[in-house]
Parts: sequence; C-alpha cells; structure tokens
Amino acid sequence: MNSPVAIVPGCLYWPGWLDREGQEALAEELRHVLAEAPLFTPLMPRTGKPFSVRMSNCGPLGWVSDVGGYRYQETHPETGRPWPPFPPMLSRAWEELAGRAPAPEACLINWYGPQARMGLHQDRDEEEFSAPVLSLSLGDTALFRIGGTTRSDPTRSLRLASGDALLLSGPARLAFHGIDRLYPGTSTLLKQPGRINLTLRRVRQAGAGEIRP
Ligand code: MD6
Ligand code: FE
Repeated sequence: MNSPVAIVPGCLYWPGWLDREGQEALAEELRHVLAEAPLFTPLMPRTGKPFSVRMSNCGPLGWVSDVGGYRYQETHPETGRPWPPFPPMLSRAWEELAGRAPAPEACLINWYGPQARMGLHQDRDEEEFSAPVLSLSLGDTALFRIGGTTRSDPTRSLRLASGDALLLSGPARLAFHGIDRLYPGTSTLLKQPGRINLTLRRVRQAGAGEIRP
C-alpha cells in the first residue's frame, strides 16, 4: 500500500489504490449486490426533488433520503428486503485503510450518469464521528471538491479516478465536500458511461467490547 497524500488535514488520498484487475473484481462484486438491492432514486427531504445520482447500499445499514428526511435503515426502501452483506473486497478495503476504526456498518453506493452531480454536503447522519468515512471510486473520473467544516470555507478540487481511495478522518471527518462534474469517457471499466462511488461508514457508536485490540 502506497502512503497516502494529505489533501487537507485528515483527508487522505490514495491515487490508484486498486489496479485494473482489482477494479474489475470490485465491479463484479457490486453487480451481485445491485442485483439484490437495485438502485433507487432518492428524494430531497421536504421538497421531494429527486437527486441526480441513484443509490443503493450494502452492509447491515443503508443510508436513504426521502421527503421524511435522511436516515439509516436496515431495509431497501423499495424491495423491503435487508441490504446485502458487504462483499469481501469492501471489508478488506476498510481493514487496510481505516486504521483501528470499529467495523463499518453501511456502504452507500452512488451511481452517477454523465450529468449527475453531488452538491457540497457534510456526512453527519452517523452517531460516530470519530470513525472515518472511506470512499472508493470506479468508472469515469469526477471532479471532487473539499473545504472545511463551514460551508463558506475555501475549497480544493481534485480529480477522483477509477481505483482511487479517499478517507475523511479526524479534522476532515465533517468537512464539506461534493462532486462538481464527471468527465465521461475517461474509463472503460463499466459497461456504460458513468461512475460508481462507494462510501463505507461506521454509523453507531461502538460498544466497549467491540473495539479492536
Ligand atoms: C463522491 N463522495 O465521491 C462523493 N463522502 O461521489 C462523498 O460524498 C464522500 O468522497 C464521505 C467521504 C468521502 C467521500
Ligand atoms: Fe459525502
């Protein structure tokens, strides 16, 4: 594992963490997950406006958004079934990159078509902010922006390419971040133009017996 680059304090970046073979293996694992837990279109709280990304999840909990708000829940909002378990490569990624954090409980799967974007946001629906959030990207390159813990803080941009890993930890755990645009046609990994972003999270506070040695 190469040493990461710090983009801002606590935001660690591993360009090309997965080689092509690893990206293909992860994409294949995700095809099975998405066959069991199909992508759905989340809606903005209150307004009901659809997100431009489609989503699914794996792991014991999944992040959902609808007119009622943002929350984690144990079942898919359309099928009513439990989320599928983490595929092996995601558990391994957390082991390698998330340090001594307690086990992840949710992996949000975001599917971006060529026109999709993600506005500046904080990931703050978890109860446990001492654990990091780990992001893995597959498919077309995207322009990622990260700032500070106040929306108006200055931001930096970087291009996230297929196979890149990025961790929001410590002082960057609650940093505002988003995706300004995709660069369609920059990867041949997926069967259609677009991008998948995976974010692994610890949601609940770890019990004392659960903290790893
Ligand atoms: C994306 N990423 O890359 C959006 N969240 O499509 C995120 O929202 C994100 O990259 C938490 C931690 C890392 C991230
Ligand atoms: Fe996020």
